[in-house]
Amino acid sequence: MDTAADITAMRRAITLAARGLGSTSPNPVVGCVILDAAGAPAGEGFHRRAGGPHAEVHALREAGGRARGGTAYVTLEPCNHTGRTGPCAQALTEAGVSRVVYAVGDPNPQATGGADTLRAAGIETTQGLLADEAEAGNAAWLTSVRLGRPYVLWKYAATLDGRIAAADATSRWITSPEARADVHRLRAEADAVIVGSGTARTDDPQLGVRGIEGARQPLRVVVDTAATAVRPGARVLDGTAPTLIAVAEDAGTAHLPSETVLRLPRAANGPGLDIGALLDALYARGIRSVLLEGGPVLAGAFVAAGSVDKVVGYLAPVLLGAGPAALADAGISTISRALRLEVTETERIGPDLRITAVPVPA
Ligand code: AOF
Ligand code: ZN
Repeated sequence: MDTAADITAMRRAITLAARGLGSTSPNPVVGCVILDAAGAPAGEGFHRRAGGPHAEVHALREAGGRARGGTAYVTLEPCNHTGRTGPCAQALTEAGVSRVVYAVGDPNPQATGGADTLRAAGIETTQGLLADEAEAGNAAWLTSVRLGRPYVLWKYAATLDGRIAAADATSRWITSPEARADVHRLRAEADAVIVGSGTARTDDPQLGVRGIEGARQPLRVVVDTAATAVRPGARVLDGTAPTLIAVAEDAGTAHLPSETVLRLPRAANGPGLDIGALLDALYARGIRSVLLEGGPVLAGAFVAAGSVDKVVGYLAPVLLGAGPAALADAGISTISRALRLEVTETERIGPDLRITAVPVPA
């Protein structure tokens, strides 16, 4: 039976884990809280960066001798392997904790097995406390490990009638400064930001994180199949962050810096590049989460490929009545094939509304 103290401790661990968002990739975000034998807080910690100490190690250090006979609450199953750091299952055992409560099992084949090791050492070990919350907090990493491709969050900003620009293509600014600042937070949490050729051509976006102190700049990716949208002098080539221009194998790229060119096969059906190949290439470069920022044609290709894991829509209380929709053709022609989503969050952002939703499993 989980007590109120168990729930409080795990919720704190989940809150701590979130502090690592944007700086732990390709590793997970993990939080850990240790209560002593009397149930008083003894130590806590979270994973700060890949290669650094795991959350459990930070918490054990803080708890010192008070870990003995206590309980450790961890958002992810303690690891069982010697990787860049030693196995946490062993560290917890040596510290003498008598109980380990973790939220989500570790799907990483190299690290899994910690729970069995703890049980074999005689430590009472349970899985599942606040699993849904912990899973949501680590969605990008868990999804990328399970699927072997980066987690994809598609973000768009539109009018209340779902349009991203007026009929004459003017679009600045539909959503508020508050909503635009919120997008920088999403960028800061992503390993890569992706846009298509239409967006590159019309907006010349810089795609950097602005206004967030200490934020890491994500990789900038432009899907420019024909290699005609990104011209010399484009803001994505300003050198402030790494950039890849994904182009078709036969595209002429003499005008682009060679280190930015990523050649990919074309989609088997449809006009652009093979989205699966793009995600594979990014995964091979260590990218575990991407923020897909538009435009509608590229977003349609991602939806058609079944490669959108989460949708964040910013809706402004504005009507246009004409102009392009947030999502172009996604290969859906009849209502029975619509991509159904479940809303996981709604929030007012300044005058706008932010809706977060995830696909309902088929
Ligand atoms: C973390 N931080 O707090 C926990 C992790 O790259 P390594 O050797 O540090 O090992 C990373 C793996 O360890 C990771 O993929 C996950 O399976 C497990 N647990 N990792 O980075 C942590 N607890
Ligand atoms: Zn570990």
